[in-house]
Amino acid sequence: MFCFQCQEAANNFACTKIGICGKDEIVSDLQDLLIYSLKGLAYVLNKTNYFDEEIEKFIPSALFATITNVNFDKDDIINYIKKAVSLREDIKEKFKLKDNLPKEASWSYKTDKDIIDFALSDEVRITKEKNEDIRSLKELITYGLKGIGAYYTHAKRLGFENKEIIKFIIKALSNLITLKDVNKLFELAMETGKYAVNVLELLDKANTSRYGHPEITKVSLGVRNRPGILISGHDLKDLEELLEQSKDAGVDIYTHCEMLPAHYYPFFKKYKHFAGNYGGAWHKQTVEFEKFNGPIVMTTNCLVPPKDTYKDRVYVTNEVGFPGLKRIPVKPDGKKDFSQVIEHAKKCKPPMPLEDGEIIGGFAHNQVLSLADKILEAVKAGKIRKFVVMAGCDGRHKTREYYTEFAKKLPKDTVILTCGCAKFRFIKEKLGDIDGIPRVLDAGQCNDSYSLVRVALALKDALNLKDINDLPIAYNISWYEQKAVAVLLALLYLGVKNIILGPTLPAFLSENVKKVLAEKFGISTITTVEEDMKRLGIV
Ligand code: FSO
Ligand code: SF4
Repeated sequence: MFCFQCQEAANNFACTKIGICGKDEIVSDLQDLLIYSLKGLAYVLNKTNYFDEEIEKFIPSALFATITNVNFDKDDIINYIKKAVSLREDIKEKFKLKDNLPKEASWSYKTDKDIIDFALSDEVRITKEKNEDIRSLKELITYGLKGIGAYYTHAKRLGFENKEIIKFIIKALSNLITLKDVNKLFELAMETGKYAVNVLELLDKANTSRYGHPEITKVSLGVRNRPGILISGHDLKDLEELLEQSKDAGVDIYTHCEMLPAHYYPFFKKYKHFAGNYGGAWHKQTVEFEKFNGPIVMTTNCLVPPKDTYKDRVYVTNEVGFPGLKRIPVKPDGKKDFSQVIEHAKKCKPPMPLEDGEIIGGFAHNQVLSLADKILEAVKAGKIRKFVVMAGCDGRHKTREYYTEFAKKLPKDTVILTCGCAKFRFIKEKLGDIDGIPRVLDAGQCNDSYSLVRVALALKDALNLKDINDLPIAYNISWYEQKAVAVLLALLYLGVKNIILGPTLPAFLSENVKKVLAEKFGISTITTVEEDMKRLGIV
């Protein structure tokens, strides 16, 4: 195996024997073969201009399944591979495509063993590309596409679509087979950023059309005395169905990690049994899930390989997979059937309390813009001197303590704009407010970084500035998995400069690609809290 797609790649180089995330060699290599097969499928789609609803759903979902902490089950990945090959063969048959096809579009298998053997071969491995810069740019694009695929999948489940985004994914995947030119690959990376913006916008539209605009909300961190179900990940549709099916069952529903922002949406407030948020960021789940006592539903990443002590209480759905975990059944009308989870909960003890109090959030674009006058007044009066975007992801590494320290040491005339699970490093700190405006404004999930961009653009207009980089905003962003890569490419496409990205720069960026990103966009990584505050013009 050779995987360096996330921030926790071993020694900031690559996982080569077993993933730090817990992914084993076979699953890792099968995921590479899935990407390889998707390129082959994209190649024949590109050649024939064929497109249908099945393709529109399958490609983003398959990309999603290869994101860090989503699917650890080799059988699931094998099924995705078989589907990619079968769709590809159908199209070849339909259009009588036979000759001069690249291996990605022509490899075949007879048994599952053939699939595994091919996955383990050098042909499929990322390191097959010997030129480090080409490899780096190709992987940057691939990871951006994985992120776009994940966000598209969420939007599509809510009935929102933009076929141009999938057509771009197809074009890009197909070009990844043939492109060898560094400049062209760089252009393709920037174009990936453009479609990342489009997909973030689409998902924002999907979420807000269905659930209303997030509004300022206090979320309880304590527990009630009935049994509970904990729901984690990003899929709001699953939460909706779970809340509806459990409303008279005598159990409470709690959010975990990236599901926390669901509390900010008006739609979910009508459910009296929607109790609050339990715990912190994803990597703490091995402790927190144990204490929760009730069943846990993982709708997306980040799943950590479960401990035997609570494994029988973890359920998966959508692209998530782990050997031995129970899958939520899907009813003929496409809705999930949560009855087994609800019955399971009824037999469990209530959750053990972890903490008390509440946190405040819901500062997505609509809410912030409704406070725009107040915010602008504070900016013009010098009471808010700087906004600091501290968005992105959390992770296990000790180096991420930097972000707590950074947030705590920020001068009192600064406001943090956050979203994603990065916020758990500081959202529970008492950082106070400026004339009633909290010093930490949480927009929501990682995809709500789109909200932060909307806020920045609105501020730029209100302050009569020409360029987004003239704003009093600094970016100190933490990343972990490939959705964050899509968000980063979106920010670069929008022209945001001087982002500090940490706790390390991606292992998949070659020295030359890092150099270009530094020269063109001013990207750098963290140093010390004091030094970075100076660099960002905060002190
Ligand atoms: Fe975090 Fe995991 Fe939302 Fe990610 S829970 S790390 S960028 O999946 O998607 O912020
Ligand atoms: Fe390693 Fe990250 Fe890949 Fe997991 S996803 S194998 S931790 S680089």
